[in-house]
Amino acid sequence: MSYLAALTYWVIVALWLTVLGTIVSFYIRNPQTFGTTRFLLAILSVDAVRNLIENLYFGLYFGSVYGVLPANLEAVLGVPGLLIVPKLLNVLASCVVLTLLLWRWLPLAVKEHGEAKQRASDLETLAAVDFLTGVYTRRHFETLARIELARAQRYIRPLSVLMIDIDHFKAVNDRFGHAAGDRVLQNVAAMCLAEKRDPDVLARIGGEEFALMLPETTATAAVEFAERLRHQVREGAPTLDGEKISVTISIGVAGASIRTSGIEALLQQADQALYEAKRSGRDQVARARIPERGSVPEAAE
Ligand code: GH3
Ligand code: MG
Ligand code: MG
Repeated sequence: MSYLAALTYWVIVALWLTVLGTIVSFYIRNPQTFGTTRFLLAILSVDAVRNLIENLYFGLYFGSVYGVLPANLEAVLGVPGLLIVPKLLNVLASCVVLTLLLWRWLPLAVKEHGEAKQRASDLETLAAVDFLTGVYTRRHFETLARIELARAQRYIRPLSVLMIDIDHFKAVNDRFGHAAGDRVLQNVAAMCLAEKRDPDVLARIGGEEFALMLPETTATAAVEFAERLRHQVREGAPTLDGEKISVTISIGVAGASIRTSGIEALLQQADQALYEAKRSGRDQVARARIPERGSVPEAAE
């Protein structure tokens, strides 16, 4: 029994040595240990060292008390003044550990959490916003449009979609260069943003193709809006080195109905109308030809 009691401390010493050894080897193998983890490991190391010293002390002391180790050790380590040292060390180390945890690690962890959240939100924005024009991406547009279509169908409200394509854009690139082409794209996006109402959603869904969703707008009103936009773009062509870059757009318009099977179907209708506008000579607005049965009456606007 006495052997077992003396042995207990050495088992604890071995355990803490393992902990310390693991931490040290972790540090050596991963010198670039990240953020708060590094700090937490340092705190754990302080505590491991404290445990090692304390248990080593009592391992020697009780080993000698139970006759496992030389008896003179008991005489040295058993002095009441010395016996209290490991306990004082215990308290001191706990204070250091607690202070480090509360004053350094906790604020660091909170800060890191905030930064990680910001990074995640930045990534989300990156996926939702087109870097060149600042308008939404196709993916985000479809998400928003899906919700809006469901709402329009649920409450039998009008909803229209415009598919906008810049005419002969390749020629703009070829003649003025890619950078000028980019400027034209930004210019068209800016004009769409300026013309649209707040709840309307604009996205760049292809190279030189934009989609605009108009909630609470019948196809007839959407065609009127599209005509206005078309004129605006033609009049507001940007200039490069004093020369006006002629820009026109073709627009396909489609109105949703309660039978519209999904946002993809609505976009496809608008796309077909756009194709018609292109076929009719470009710089045109065309409306999707066959309004489906069950479409929202114009009077509903
Ligand atoms: P259409 O009137 O039939 O629409 O003819 P288009 O020339 O506008 O259409 P086409 O599909 O032939 O060419 C589109 C061009 O858009 C080709 C591509 O190089 C260009 N493009 C796509 N993305 C970008 C971009 O981010 N910046 C620039 N500058 N050009 C782009
Ligand atoms: Mg085009
Ligand atoms: Mg195109």
